[in-house]
Amino acid sequence: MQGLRVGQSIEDAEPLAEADPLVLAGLAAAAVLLLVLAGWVLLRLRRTPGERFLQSLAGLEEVAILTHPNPDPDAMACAMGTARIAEAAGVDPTIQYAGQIRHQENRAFRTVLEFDAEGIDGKADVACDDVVLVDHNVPRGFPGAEGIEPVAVVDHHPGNGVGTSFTDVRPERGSCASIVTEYYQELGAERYGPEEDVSEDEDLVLDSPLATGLLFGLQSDTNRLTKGATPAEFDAASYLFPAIDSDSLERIANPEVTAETLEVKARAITNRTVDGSIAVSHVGDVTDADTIPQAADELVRLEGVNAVVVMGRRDGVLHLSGRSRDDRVHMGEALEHAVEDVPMASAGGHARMGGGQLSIEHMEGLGPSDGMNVESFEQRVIDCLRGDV
Ligand SMILES: [Mn+2]
Repeated sequence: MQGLRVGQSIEDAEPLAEADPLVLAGLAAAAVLLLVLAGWVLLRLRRTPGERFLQSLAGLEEVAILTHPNPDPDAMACAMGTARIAEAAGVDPTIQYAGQIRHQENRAFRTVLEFDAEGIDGKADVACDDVVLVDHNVPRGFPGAEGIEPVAVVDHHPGNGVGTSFTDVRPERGSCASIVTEYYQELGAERYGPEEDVSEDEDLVLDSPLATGLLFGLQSDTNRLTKGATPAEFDAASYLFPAIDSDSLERIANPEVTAETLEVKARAITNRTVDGSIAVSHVGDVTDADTIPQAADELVRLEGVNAVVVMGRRDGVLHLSGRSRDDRVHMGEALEHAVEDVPMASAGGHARMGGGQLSIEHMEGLGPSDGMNVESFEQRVIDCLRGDV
């Protein structure tokens, strides 16, 4: 059977041999072209995300690297890592952020690792047209953000944001820093320990401040590798390890705390109203609103308590911060529900973490609502957490 088929095909091929040699040459050329094209496609597919990221930046003159508003260590570390990849691609980077760097760990990160970034108030402040987003995938947090079309997006949050030439969004990851760390591995970066002199000739360098920042970023997004971490975070940590400066790491992880932070935590404990496994606490006036979520983090650790909301006043605004360890309490939805009748109020968040802000004047009756005092609002928050309303 086999032999017969071969014989037949030779016979069938004979008329071809008599065909115009020009046509044959054309066919051969087309075949070669197709092969080259297929090879190119394969090669392109085989390029690592890190290589594609660098390629997507190459050719740009400058780039604005935006973190999400109020950047955390993961966002700051990714911005640092991205800036250096941009430089390796011959691009001039500027790191920018909306909001503030307030939390003591974030401030310590900025100081100890010399995180160099500019604050922005609106779209006009963005350094240039070409924007890279790190640790978020849709521009937000400043007026005009919706008008920005990023060239590249590197993130681990769910969402539909894309970059015009590069998108790497991996919601399964516990941190964005593990993604950026992989780029360094893929691009064959040279690692330097804290005591080593960095050579000027390397294309891409992973030095000690960057490695320390990336490690702290992935630790802080995964609650020190105890929550939401994937094998990629452990792999990244092990790759970063030789370049880590443990003194810097310790200074960032255990920064000095302001007296107010401790006082607000103390007031949150003292003023708490406990209802079953729910605690609500009003800490009064604060000068730093960032102390409120820290007090909530502390209060939720109290034995027997699974869901907490801490509130405090600053400049006529009541700030709310909630934490839940109870699967029955969706904190973001409960807070949203609690403020729904207050004009101009905003609240929301995830199942385990939420926050909100409301104008005290509006809560007390300014605008179309009936108004309520702080005590009845506290009770309303408790009712919403219990699912009674
Ligand atoms: Mn993150």
